[in-house]
Amino acid sequence: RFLENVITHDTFRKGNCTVGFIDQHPELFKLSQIRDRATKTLMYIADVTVNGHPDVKGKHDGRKFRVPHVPSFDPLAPVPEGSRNRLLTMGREDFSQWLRNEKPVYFTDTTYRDAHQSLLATRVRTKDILAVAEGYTRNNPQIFSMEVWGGATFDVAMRFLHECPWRRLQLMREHMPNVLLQMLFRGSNAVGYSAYPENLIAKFIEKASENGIDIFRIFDSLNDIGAMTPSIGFVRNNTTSLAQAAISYTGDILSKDNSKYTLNYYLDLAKRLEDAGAHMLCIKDMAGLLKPQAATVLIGSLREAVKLPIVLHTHDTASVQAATYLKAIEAGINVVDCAIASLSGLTSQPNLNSMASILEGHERSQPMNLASLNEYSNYWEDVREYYYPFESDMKAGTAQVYENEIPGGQYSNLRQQAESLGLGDKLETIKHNYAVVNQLFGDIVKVTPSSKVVGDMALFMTSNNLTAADVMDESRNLAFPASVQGFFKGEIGQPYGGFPARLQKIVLKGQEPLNGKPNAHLAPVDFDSDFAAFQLKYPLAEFLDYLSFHMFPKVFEEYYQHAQVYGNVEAIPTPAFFYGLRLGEEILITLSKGKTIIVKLLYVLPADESGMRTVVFELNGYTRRVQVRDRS
Ligand code: BTN
Ligand code: 3PY
Ligand code: ZN
Repeated sequence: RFLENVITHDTFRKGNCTVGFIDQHPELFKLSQIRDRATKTLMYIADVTVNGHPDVKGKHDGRKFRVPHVPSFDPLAPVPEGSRNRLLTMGREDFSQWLRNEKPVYFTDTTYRDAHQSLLATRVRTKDILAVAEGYTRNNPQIFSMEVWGGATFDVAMRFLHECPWRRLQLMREHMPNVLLQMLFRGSNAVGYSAYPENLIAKFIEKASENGIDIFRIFDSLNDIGAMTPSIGFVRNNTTSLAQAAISYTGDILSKDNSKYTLNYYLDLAKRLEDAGAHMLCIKDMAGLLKPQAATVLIGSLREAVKLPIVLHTHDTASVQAATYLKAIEAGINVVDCAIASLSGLTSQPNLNSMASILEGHERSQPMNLASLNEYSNYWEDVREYYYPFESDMKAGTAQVYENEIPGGQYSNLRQQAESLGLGDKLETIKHNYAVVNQLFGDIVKVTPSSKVVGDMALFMTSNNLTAADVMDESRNLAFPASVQGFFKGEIGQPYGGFPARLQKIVLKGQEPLNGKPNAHLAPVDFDSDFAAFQLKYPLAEFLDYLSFHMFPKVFEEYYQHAQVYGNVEAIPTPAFFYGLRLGEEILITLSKGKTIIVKLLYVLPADESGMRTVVFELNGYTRRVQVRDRS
């Protein structure tokens, strides 16, 4: 979707210009486009080489990377039929009933979304996914669905990777036509952290479906059904995709101390979601708290309570969730979420390769191509190295998660957050305070964005050395974090059982809370006039960009500026993207189909008196110099 300039335009190059070419194509003469893509790419690499990448600054130890082996496939062979072909043939209702009654258990593969969100701070780039996506789904068409989008990936793609999330989706769809593609959708919060107007939610769902999403996994961070039903309705009525309603699991249904999140609580939610029109039901165990015996009870009872196919999602933070899956399989679960071996385990999902292996011979076994899964795991093991600065240093599973109930995705982030606040050696206190905050807040469901509120409060208490009693002491007049104030105002919804009244009064300091739906007071977007205004400000952007802008206005602005200066950086290989080039290093970059450039770093000259450095490259055999400011 990057526009060309006059010099690269086909008509111009072939000399076919007739009178009127300039009038018909004013866009080709915009100055920012005259600096061609190759130069922009060199600017990017020069900048990272001289100044480092802000995201990994100070963390690169100069290590070299192995060249990942991409497993082979025959691109000319017909694409093997998979779950998507079945959905298209059967239609949604029949498909849903077919799955419900299937004997073998199916797998949703989370590698391209939750696995790297939970292990590598969501940093995996489109390029590394696309290198294997087509081969993977051709070699493994038994996969039920690929979770590829939503959650934090939308935000991080733009904010840190300078990628267009929509283009990522379109490309993944193109590469994986046979398997269902799935996204995680935060109900009224869409792919953001707070509520959006209803018609924006509807438009987002419609466009996500058009661009490739087959399954919307819809949840609300407080299990508020009112925040989920509109999205379920939009999927049902405005798309041909499947609405998978997800209940976030917290606490422990078998614990004697638990009177809030009981079996009946979950069964009641499930029935209401079925009534709301969901095609599938998911138990979303975001912290990995569902123990094996509880899975037997919960999944067995859900099978009786509803007629929908049921999916189980978990995180292996405690390292024992394969046992939970086995019990769930024996209780009749239809689909379990797993990640490719080398991106599985700990705060990620259980291991797909091992799970498929241990089921061999089981009456509900799904025949899988284990040799192929292992080859792809080897690919990801090598690619994972590129992202080493984003690894959490968690080394083993922990049973502490049953106490603090921190979701997998947040667990791995907490250390980075703590370090950036100078609380690096207080991680244990932060985790303890997380549980304290949960009790102060009335024992709430903790998943994005409610988990972030609890995390912010735990960091706040830790950095100010506050106890629960201090927090409840009105005379201290504490300046609570913005997210905590928003939570008690009702901006992310109403928690089950209500807000603890006294703390709500202390936090709000006289302000009135909202009652009802968090987006009730948000004015609908006037798409016609508002989009026109957007295009005046961002002339190179289109409607999907406009939706990105609505989700994250400031992030979009920076993404757009970055694209103006550096062009599309998606084609740059990941090591060069994060670490620049070493002297003499040569790489290939395919800018577009058939346009590959060869880039070699020759010299980096010292800064001149104005602080600029000349970086000398060889580009396709010709010497090219670019100037960058030394900010190091
Ligand atoms: C260029 O000079 O290469 C184009 C810079 C602007 C690109 C904008 S950013 C939003 C929109 N999405 C795209 O993929 N391209 C445009
Ligand atoms: C997200 O919302 O990003 C999640 O992964 C919640 O579990
Ligand atoms: Zn998850």
